[in-house]
Amino acid sequence: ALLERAAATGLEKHPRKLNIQIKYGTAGFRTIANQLDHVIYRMGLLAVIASKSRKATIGVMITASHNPEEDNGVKLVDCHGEMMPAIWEKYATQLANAGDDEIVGVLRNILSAEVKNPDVSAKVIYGKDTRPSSVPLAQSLQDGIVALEGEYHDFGLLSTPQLHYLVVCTNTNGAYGQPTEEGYYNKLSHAFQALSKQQEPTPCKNYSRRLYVDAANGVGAPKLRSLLSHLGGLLDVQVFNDGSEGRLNYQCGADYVKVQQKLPVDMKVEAGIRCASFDGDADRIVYYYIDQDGKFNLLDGDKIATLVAGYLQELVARSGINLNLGLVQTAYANGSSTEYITDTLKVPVACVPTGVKHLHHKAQDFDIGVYFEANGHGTVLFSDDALKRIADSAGKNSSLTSDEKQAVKHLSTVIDVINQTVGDALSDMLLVEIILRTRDWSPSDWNKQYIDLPNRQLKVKVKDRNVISTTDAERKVVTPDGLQAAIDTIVTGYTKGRSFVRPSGTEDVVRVYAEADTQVNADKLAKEVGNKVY
Ligand code: 16G
Ligand code: ZN
Repeated sequence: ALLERAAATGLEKHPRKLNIQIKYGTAGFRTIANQLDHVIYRMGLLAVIASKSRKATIGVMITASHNPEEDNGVKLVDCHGEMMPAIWEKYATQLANAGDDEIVGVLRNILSAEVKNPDVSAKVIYGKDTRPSSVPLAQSLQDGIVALEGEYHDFGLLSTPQLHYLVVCTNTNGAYGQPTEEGYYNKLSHAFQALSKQQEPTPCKNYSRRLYVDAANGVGAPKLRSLLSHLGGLLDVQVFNDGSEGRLNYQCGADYVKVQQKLPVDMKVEAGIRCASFDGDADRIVYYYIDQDGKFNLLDGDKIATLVAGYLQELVARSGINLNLGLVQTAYANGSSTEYITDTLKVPVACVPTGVKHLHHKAQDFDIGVYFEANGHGTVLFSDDALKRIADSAGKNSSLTSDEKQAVKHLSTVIDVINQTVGDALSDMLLVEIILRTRDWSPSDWNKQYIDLPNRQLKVKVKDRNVISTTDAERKVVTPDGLQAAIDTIVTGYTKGRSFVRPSGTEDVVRVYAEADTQVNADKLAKEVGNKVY
């Protein structure tokens, strides 16, 4: 009778008004906000079932990340902080698209497939970004949770990575950190302050505490302020685009800066100042600066990944602990970054398809797995075994040389600066800052470690983007017949040419990526390849 009542509440308060099909993709459901009410009510129902299935707390985040303000979205976070497995994406899609009179049947199927004991209690925690539509949608979510008699905790405004952190803390009884927003700031900031003390360098000549942050007019702005208030002045941050209504992600934010390769609006920047942009839910970050010639220089996810991998690699080597470190990228990684990682850092690189879950999964193959998408989403994973061996080594202090001791200390402290549950703009920012400070690097010192190949991304509108299928981590087209051969032929005509196409998982377009020796050639290559796609 509970299921029938939940369906009746849905029909009465959150009916499915339009017969539009929607799909749970790599980033959950994402579309224009006014089509999401019934979807989010039903995700409340599904979250309760997921919680019963896992016998653990499930998270739900209401956000559309870097999409325009009028969009919104919803994503479930599984009990260990990761994305839901593919079968749950299917359940979510079925449930969202069911007619109001079909809900009971769908719910019953999911329950019978996934839940042994439907009477166990359920708990769902959730958060939302700053979109005006997130307020009523959070209420719809709550209605759904309550309809199936789940317990809930509303954390209010959160960044996406904060919610992931809270899910993990809740399900590990605080072993990962206190399951509160304050606990999040405490964990990160204590580690950052400790590391700063340990690494107290001779006064910095090139690194400056001064940092400009473009918060995309999103949730990153208030959350950054809270974090800064815990840092004891170690960073001198000026926040831009810090929350005007109607301007979320508008000509600003990590996605805009990465794709357009230019400064966000409303940011006055002097040459040499280190700048960073978050996206709308603060799970991505890219850095950049204007050089003495007035040229814009992007330090994207690839540059962050190589900075982080190089630093950790060095600490591991100095610590004397035998840990394998690897880096995970996607096909969007700049060819120069892959070459630099392989030839200079001598760190093994893996390439996987686009989407956080693929990167996260692959990174678990290493003792220390660094993963980053070029767009600025990434983090570092330490295996349980690696954590144990680092802790053991820190414990048997006396048998180590003083340099080993110091490296072990840094290594065990830096772990707590990192939000291992998912890519996190705030945590990644602290990590980058501590490394730059340790190295005493200006942004141009960082940038010159390797020179990016000029590149271009294009979108092509097609009738049906799903006729294009790919293999080899999206680097090769399988269908339609002949397309890959055509791309191969075009690419041969370019020095340092590389290009691939893939259907987008979040927009109704095919994406084209190209890089080559000059910007003119990269643009031309992208265009030529784009012309083959229709
Ligand atoms: C989603 C993915 C992101 C990926 C992007 C690619 C998650 C949580 N997010 O936002 O990792 O870079 O899609 O979008 O997996 P595209 O398929 O439209 O190129
Ligand atoms: Zn995001």
